[in-house]
Amino acid sequence: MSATRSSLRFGPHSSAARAASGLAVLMLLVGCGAPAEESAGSAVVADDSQTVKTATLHLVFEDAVFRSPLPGVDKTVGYVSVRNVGANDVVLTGAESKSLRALELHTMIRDGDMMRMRRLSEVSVPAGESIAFERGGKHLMAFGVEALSESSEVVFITANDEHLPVRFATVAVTDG
Ligand SMILES: [Cu+2]
Repeated sequence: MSATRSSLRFGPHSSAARAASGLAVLMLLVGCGAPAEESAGSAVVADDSQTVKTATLHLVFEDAVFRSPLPGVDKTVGYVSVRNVGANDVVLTGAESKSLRALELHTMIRDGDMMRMRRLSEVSVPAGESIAFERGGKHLMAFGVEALSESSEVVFITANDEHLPVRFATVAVTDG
């Protein structure tokens, strides 16, 4: 019953709705078969915000999810928001995962009445700002998804060749 309410309440198009529906799925899974205890809730929250700090950068990754691949489809999309809380601009130049054959940074561009995907060679996250890989915009394109599990590690690579590990949950997403 709560699942029905959630899917009605969240529209399909905004990134907030996308993130919220992903979170709702996680919370449903965690809550399944157990009373809604505080410990279950905070586990989800902790997984949802991941700080990566090196000598030169300080990023916070939130709501990192892959969409569960559709049956028979060997690719899927990933979403995450990236907040740069450090003093330096950060340029992401790629990503990889042992659970995937390949990962690319993509964006959506309008082409007449069509939206098409285009690969990006880099995504900048200026100091003090946030960018989002989200539905309808920039996203991660994942190829070769047979080994994708409920929790997969993605390593983002920066222009300074730093490698930033981020856990991604795989969640079911409906098109609504
Ligand atoms: Cu794409």
